[in-house]
Amino acid sequence: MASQVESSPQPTGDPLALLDPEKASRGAVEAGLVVRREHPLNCETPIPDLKGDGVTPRERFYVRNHFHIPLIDPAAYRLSVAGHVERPHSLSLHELRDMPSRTLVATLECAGNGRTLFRPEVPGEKWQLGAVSTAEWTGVPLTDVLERAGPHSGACEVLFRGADSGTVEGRSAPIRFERSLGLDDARGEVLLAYAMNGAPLPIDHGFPLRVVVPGWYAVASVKWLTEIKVLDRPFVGHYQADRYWYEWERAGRVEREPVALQKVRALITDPASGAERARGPVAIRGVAWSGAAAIARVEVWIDRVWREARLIGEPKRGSWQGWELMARFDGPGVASLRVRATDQTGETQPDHAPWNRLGYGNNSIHEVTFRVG
Ligand SMILES: Nc1nc2c(c(=O)[nH]1)N[C@H]1C(S)=C(S)[C@@H](COP(=O)(O)O)O[C@H]1N2
Ligand SMILES: [Mo]
Repeated sequence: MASQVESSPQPTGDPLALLDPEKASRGAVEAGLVVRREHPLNCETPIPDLKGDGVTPRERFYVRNHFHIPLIDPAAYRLSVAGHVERPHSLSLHELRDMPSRTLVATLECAGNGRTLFRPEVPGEKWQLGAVSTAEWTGVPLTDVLERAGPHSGACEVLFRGADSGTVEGRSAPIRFERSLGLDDARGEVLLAYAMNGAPLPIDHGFPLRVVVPGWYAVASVKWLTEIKVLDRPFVGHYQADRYWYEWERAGRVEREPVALQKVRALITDPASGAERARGPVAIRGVAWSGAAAIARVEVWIDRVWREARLIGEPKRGSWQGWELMARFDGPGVASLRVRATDQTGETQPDHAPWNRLGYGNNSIHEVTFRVG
């Protein structure tokens, strides 16, 4: 019915209710997540659960929410696709599932991961190093949905609007969680995902539909997606314009750059910081990733030398990779390890990532000390 296709669809997907916050945080604690904040729920994955040889189980996947978690009725749900397009329309969950699907493995990392390690301290969620996880996502390529809508010439960005809302500093009225991508980036490998690790998306990870932008800091991966709007001018909403910018002071001047790709980074997951190991051979393991390219090399600093670790599995952009190194420790005493990843563009990690006002992108070299008995 042409008339239906041509009329601009009403915003849909208003949440029926909010997930009971007490219940949500109890569930997270029971699942073994490290709760940093209960309302809204924000929790980290324990470092030993970051495993490079597979996906993170859904109940151990870190959770980052700016507002309370909306409950959406899947039967009433529609994704509206509108704005600067030839054919505004909306899609039910059924219609989305009937479209050709894609499955990919992608690592999501919060731009604030490692924020608490900046000195001096910066405001924001108190993340240590567990605001990163990896899942297998299944859904519809965003390009197919954009293609159906037909962006007008002059379109420059694609806006994603979540069903969650609340009030934020500096804006008088409540806002939705919204983020945009440039049209070229939106035409990349972006997924509208309805499944995570082979099961429907969990409520706290965006049920029934979320964006997944591989390689980008996860703020781009909007959860509880209800609207896609093609724009003919840059979006200036709160989470686009007021937050998620690096702000460095250099030579007395403030330099700004928007948060985009995940910076190259490696973490040591085993031994855990403070663990004990018998003297002799010790397996050192961890994960490494970079938004720009696959990992080329991981090196571990032991006894004042960088030694190259073995990468596990095929290198690929967008998802982390496991690595491993066997080393001897003839203690007793305290051993300290550092790890440094380099990606295929040649980017590597700094000893200390540059301090920035809102504490993003802290990819400083990870150091772990453990006891050798
Ligand atoms: N609708 C909505 N989408 C969102 C957010 C949010 O608060 N609301 N947080 C973003 C941020 S900052 C991160 S790091 C990721 C976290 O995804 P996860 O909770 O599935 O780990 O979701 C992103 N998408
Ligand atoms: Mo985030």
